[in-house]
Amino acid sequence: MAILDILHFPDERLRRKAKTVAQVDDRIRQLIDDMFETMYDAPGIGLAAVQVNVFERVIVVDISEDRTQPLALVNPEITRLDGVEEMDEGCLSVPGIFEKVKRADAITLKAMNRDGVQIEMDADGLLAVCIQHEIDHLDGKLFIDYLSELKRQRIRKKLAKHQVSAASASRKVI
Ligand code: K1U
Ligand code: ZN
Repeated sequence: MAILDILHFPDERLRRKAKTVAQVDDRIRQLIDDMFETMYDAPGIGLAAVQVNVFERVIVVDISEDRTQPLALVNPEITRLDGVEEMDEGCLSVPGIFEKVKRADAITLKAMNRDGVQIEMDADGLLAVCIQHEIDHLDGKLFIDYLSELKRQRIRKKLAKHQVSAASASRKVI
């Protein structure tokens, strides 16, 4: 297993669309395992393959407090969206930023699991929000795209400032 590097906004690779996975083989299972390790280490409640520079339709999620309910979804597709919920969202690719986003609060989806078996499931609340957030990543979309241009500009500036101070702190350590 390995902890993978997470791409950070405004990296243009986060805008690439992921390709459908033809078959869940050992390579995809290894990717899933590495993505779980990366998500738990970060820590986060979800991660999409695009965030670790892999452009295939794979997401992992675990919203449980004790981190015991891993859910890996390959080629996830939402088939039902119901209701609207506004929730604070964060993103491992946009560190330190939390903003309210409106999304469906109940969904049905189909996907393949880690064994390549086709599944259908319902999700609501935080799980539904997190799955929608991760599927957006597979389509090159970020939660900040739902915000105003002004808010996005402020976020860009804040992250750039943070990157400059992190780089100068790392130079001091050396
Ligand atoms: O996709 C990602 O970048 C992961 C992201 C998922 C997400 C969070 C909140 C709403 C929708 C989707 C995160 O996990 S950000 C970190 C976070 O929310 C968190 C981290 C540790 C414990 C609890 C939450
Ligand atoms: Zn994200």
